[in-house]
Amino acid sequence: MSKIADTFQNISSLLLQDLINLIHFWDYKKDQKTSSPASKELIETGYVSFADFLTRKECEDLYDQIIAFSQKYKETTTLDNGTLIHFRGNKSEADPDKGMIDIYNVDRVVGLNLDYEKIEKIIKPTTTCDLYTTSVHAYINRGVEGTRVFHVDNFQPVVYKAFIYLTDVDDTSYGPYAFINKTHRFSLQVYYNLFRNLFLKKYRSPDMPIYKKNREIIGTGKKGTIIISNQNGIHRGYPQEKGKERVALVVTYMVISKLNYLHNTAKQTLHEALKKF
Ligand SMILES: O=C(O)CCC(=O)C(=O)O
Repeated sequence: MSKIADTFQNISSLLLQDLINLIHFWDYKKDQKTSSPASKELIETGYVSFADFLTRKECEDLYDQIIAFSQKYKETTTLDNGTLIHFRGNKSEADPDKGMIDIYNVDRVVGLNLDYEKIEKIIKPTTTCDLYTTSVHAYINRGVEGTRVFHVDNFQPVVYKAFIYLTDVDDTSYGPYAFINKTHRFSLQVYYNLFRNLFLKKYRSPDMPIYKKNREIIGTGKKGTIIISNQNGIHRGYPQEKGKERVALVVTYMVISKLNYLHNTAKQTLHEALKKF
């Protein structure tokens, strides 16, 4: 698709999602009892994190299993059970995230005993729309210096990701997740980048190189820390320094309003993502 068509589709998608966001603006106020401080922070900021979602021992066991599994593969491979071991950025030197291993459907090969209910208790009260868990990934970053620039994952529907660190991410050299506060809805920064990228060859439509630096939240944390983030907001994984490692589990959720089905492209995405329900 041409960049103009892509931009047009993204802007129309974003306008519709912002309309849906407006309609659902006060959702989290409806049931004050279930709107915990974490849910409120998530809806207002687009980001929330806390330590000790997993114990250090749980993290170390999972880390060992995931690394041992990943070491069986040297190139991108899809298994019969649907697990995909994706060696990112191997198509060309210019591709971002070169060196990162993304294991999609990692829960089919590693025994995960996550407290999904605890995550959903934070996300659910932010909306009255339907919430679906779509996939569980493991991200293995070892000295990935060329991570993707700030970007948004999509324009609609709302997607949340829960990042659970299995290794200590003490400072920026370890490649923490980073998020720009309050860019997950009604954000002029997102509209501005979308429009500006149209004229700049080096950026893809959803890249967001212009953002307010003073609104940046850098998600450092010890192993066991969870970060829940609205992926319609501007975010990235920081570039790592050589020799630094970060392993994280990533659980993906979709929040869907009936209005999302009005948009043709979103409709196709939703049908694909929801096939298993
Ligand atoms: O690796 C990270 O911290 C963020 C990756 C990212 O941008 C994403 O999963 O959408």
